[in-house]
Amino acid sequence: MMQTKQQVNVVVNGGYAPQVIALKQGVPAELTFTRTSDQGCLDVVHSDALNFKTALPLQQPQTVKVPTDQAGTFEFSCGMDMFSGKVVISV
Ligand SMILES: [Cu+2]
Repeated sequence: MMQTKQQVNVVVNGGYAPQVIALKQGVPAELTFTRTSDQGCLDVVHSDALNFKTALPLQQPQTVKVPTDQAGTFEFSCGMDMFSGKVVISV
């Protein structure tokens, strides 16, 4: 059966877990970030490469769409670029 959508939950708690997210190229993808701790400056997550930016209110899951048309490794990070994670898109 064809995979029609990819959905990954990311917990934001002094960093990102998982920190590396593997996605398949060409399959629509969403990341749902849930910030569970006030620790650090993780109240915003953004990625220029993946074209998203969203505020992360505590304990309120926020979903962003991730383009999967290009394979590669793309970073996302907190508002001040101190914490980061990676999305690895492959065939
Ligand atoms: Cu930060």
